[in-house]
Amino acid sequence: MEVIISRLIIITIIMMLATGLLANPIIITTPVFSQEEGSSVSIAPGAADPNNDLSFDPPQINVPTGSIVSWTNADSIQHTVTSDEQGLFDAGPISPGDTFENVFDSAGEFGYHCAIHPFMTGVVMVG
Ligand SMILES: [Cu+2]
Repeated sequence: MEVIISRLIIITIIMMLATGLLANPIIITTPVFSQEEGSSVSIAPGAADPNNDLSFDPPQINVPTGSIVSWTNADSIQHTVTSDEQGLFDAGPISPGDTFENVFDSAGEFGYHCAIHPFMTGVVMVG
C-alpha cells in the first residue's frame, strides 16, 4: 500500500512539472505576436495590374524605429522592393512565395516601388 501511495505522489509531481512546462510557451507567444503585428506587407496577387491600388498591401505601413519590415510575394510573378532614394534598400527580384526583410534603424518616410512595375508604390513610415 505504501508503495502505491509513494508512486502516486511521484506521478502527481511529474504531472505538475509537465503541466508547468507546457503552459509556459503559451504565455510567452502572446506578446511576441502582438510585437510583430503590422510589420509585414503582402505583394498582392495581380500586383502587376496598373489599376490595382493594393499592389503592396497595405500601401502604407507605420512602424517604430528599429523594426523589421517584411514583404512576401503572394503574386505569381517576380517583383522587387526598391527604395525611392537610391541605395537605401533593394530586394532585387523576389520570386513568388519568397520574402524580403529590411531593418528600419532611423525615423523617417521611406517610399519604395517595384523596379519591374514602377507604378507599384508603397511607403514605410518609421518612428
Ligand atoms: Cu512588380
